Amino acid sequence: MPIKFTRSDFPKGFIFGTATAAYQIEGSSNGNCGPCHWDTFSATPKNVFKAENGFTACDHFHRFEEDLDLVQACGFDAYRFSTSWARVMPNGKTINKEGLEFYDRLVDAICARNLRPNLTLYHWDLPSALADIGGWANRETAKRFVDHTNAVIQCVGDRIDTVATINEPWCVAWLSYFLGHHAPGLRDIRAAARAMHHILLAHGLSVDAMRSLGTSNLGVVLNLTEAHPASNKPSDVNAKDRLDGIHNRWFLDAIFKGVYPQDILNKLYEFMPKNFEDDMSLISEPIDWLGINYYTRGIVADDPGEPWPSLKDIEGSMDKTQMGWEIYPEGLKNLLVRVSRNYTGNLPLLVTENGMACADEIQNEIVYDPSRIDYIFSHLAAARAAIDEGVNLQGFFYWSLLDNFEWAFGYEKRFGIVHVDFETQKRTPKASFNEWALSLNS
Ligand code: IFM
Repeated sequence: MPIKFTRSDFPKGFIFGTATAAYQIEGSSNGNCGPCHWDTFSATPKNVFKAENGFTACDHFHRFEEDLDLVQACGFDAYRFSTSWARVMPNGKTINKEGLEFYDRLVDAICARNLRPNLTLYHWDLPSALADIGGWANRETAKRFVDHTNAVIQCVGDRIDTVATINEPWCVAWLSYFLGHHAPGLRDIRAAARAMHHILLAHGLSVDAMRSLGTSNLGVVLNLTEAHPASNKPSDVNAKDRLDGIHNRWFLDAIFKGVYPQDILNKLYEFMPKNFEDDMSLISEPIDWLGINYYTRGIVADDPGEPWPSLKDIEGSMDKTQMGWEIYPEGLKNLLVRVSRNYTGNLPLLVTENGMACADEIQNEIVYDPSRIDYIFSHLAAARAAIDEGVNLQGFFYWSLLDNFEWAFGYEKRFGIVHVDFETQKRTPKASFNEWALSLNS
């Protein structure tokens, strides 16, 4: 059993928060939200578990006050949420007044509870109109992201604590355009290479736009993994480097060094957009903080029978979450130390997501989730160990407040510290919620 951590074990001012994302909780059928590429992806057979979608989700659109009461009651300092591009601009162009008014009310409600609003501008709800022009494979989408940025920031920017441009660019690009697991479900190396660049361009353009509006505390959220080779064989060690290059270095090198890692670029070069080099200074404009989402490590073997990147995922030997992800807290510490030493120096880091899916069930009005509690404390210990090694880690956000729409896995995988009955929308705080409350209030 991991040691329990409390607020006082962390430096003064350390921010504890919990995170959510628009499409996963709001209910996209509410408030004149436009269609997004996740609606079509879910409507296509076999893409999403039980063909579920985000139309109703947790109905947070109507229940946000109740949900924020829970965040406050738990003792968190901050609330991380995202704005849906399809809600703000249903056709990718024209502003939906009702959409912006919702975020205006939401941010007021966050502030009214003395919570710090941590905004993410893009957590994957791309308007269908932009999916129709090729989505992130098209440079135009990156340019249009500036319109979304401006609309949101002009509405709520005066009350926001921190802004992230993009959540998990690897998922937006590689997972969605190369591996085909997320919308739009493509498996196309040319589209993927373009998306890998355009999503970073969108980040740079958005930072630039926000600086012109005078907004401060700007960052981006990367989902990083600690890459491990399946064996000591040189071929597996090289495979590990390829995983690391695509998953981690592509984004870290671009944002903090203004270049793409040569080993990966060599393979993607022929598919990259023309003159991509000209965008690198914009992509690497200094930011004010970096968010890291961490869930598990990645173990790979070389798979010579497959085309580049010729990777085969190998199952690790540690316990797994409901997602089948290996529980490996040490990876969080190692990543934080590596990122801080090799890329960010003293720039503030935040763990913007960390959490565990469990097959939770309500019994006598109680959800008992001891493995999630262990997961939380072991990752808090890893975060604390990174601070001890000199990492300027300033906050930790649990993913997620509520059970929600877990993308291709539908509603089956439950990450929340609050159980949601998707039939009745009843919220029931789990044992892990109570444990967080104890830690944060002592
Ligand atoms: O639910 C997702 C979230 O949208 C992005 N980061 C990972 C979470 C768990 O899979």
